[in-house]
Amino acid sequence: MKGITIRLGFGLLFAMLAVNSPAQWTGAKKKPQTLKDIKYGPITPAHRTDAQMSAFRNYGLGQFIHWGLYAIPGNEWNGVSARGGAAASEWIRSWGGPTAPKDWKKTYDNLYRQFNPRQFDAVKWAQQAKAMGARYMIFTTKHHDGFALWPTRYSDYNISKTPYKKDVVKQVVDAYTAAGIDVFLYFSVLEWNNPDYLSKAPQTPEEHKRFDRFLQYTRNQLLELVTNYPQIKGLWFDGTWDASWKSAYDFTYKLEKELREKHPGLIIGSRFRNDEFGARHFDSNGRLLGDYEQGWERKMPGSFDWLDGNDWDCVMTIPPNGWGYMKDWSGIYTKTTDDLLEMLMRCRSMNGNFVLNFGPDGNGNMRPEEDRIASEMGEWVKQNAPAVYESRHSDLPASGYGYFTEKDSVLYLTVFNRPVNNIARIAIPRSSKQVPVSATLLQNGSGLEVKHADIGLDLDKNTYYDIVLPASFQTERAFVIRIGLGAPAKKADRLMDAKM
Ligand code: FHN
Repeated sequence: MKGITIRLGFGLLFAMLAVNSPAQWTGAKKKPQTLKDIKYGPITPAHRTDAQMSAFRNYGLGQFIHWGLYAIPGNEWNGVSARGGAAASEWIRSWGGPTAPKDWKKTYDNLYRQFNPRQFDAVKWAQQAKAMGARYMIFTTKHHDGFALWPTRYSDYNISKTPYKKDVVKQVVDAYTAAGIDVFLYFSVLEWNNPDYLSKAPQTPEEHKRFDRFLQYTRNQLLELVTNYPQIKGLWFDGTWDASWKSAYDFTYKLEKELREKHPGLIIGSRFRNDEFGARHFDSNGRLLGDYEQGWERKMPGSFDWLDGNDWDCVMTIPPNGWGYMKDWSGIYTKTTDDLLEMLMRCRSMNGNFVLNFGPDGNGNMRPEEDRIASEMGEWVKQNAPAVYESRHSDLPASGYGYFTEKDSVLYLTVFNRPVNNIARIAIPRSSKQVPVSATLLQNGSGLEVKHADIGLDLDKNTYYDIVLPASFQTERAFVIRIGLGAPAKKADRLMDAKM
């Protein structure tokens, strides 16, 4: 085997190792049966307890913004749609097949000459995010096309070369920070049109030279970002799945350390780097690489156990896929405010942040549908804030009515499925020292009757508390019941069990 591996060369050996390692982003976590010696494992402690990570845990709701040159075509060109020809609207540069315009990549790479978003107003965006209830935002400084929205010194393909000229990243960071919203910078490592980038692991000396240049360029840009925008709270990495980047584990390990030293408290998710065996998100021993699990892109955990206690965020589009501006939303399902509120509370019930994506157009305007959703979500979140922020996962048995969150002896039940008999029955483990003792509707403060219901099912580990909803209470959306927990009033009388 040794002889064979020598002949195969390091690149292929690396690829074989990568294939054999558990490339597990999401889903229930499998713990490895045997532990490996790992040199390039986690850098920060699991479950950081500093102020920045505590704030992260309480963000609850965030805004993602995908903005770049792809906003100009908006997933079509000269009236021809790229649907079916490109993976998503922000991937339009990769448009191929029969519908792709002639010399499309060349056209795309020259779009920067017309990027002049006259209506762009970062303060307006930040006000919208604030009204939606976002406590953090993630902004695309550079997507896979390599175009930088800040005047980077390390590439000419940047905002300063457009008719617009001004630093977009600075405006976003300043406006959101002033609005009290923490900013994370999205950064795609992979670049489609950078001649130094390659997707496979470098093998020849020439490829090593090229890719080393690319790594230095990436390092320079990242150091530039943390230096130029010191207010940021985190970096949100993308485009880190290629074998080239995975082979650079020594470089990425050192770079993560360097970034953290330069910017104490910086939050970095699990997409940045991998260990020496090619394991991403989690190292080969199952330990989280980074401060939170960052694999939940348009996905959600099936149960709280899958998370293994890790912090996480879920980033979500309004259309099924497509993060950048897409002129035409017809013929596809776009999520409703109710869909999104359900996702928000599903995340919160499992301690995750829900980050909703917006794709402004080439002029800098949010689309009207996004404006409406942001304001509807904001109205709901404002009324029900204690259930959304600060509160955490509850260990109570899951409720079919909706989702529980909990804080300091107060339980919040966000009801999406209202019971037809208007009685919300809460299952409480018989062993529990805290049971529902009071209930109110969060949105109007009105008190609700709470009754103990012992349904007497043998072998049932739970007992039940009924919360009675007035039939006269009608509402258009999900609502939250605030449930005060306390000691049971008295031990419930128990009838003798039958002998069998
Ligand atoms: O390929 C990208 C995609 O365009 C978008 O930016 C999303 C956002 O999480 N990330 C990618 C793939 O994971």
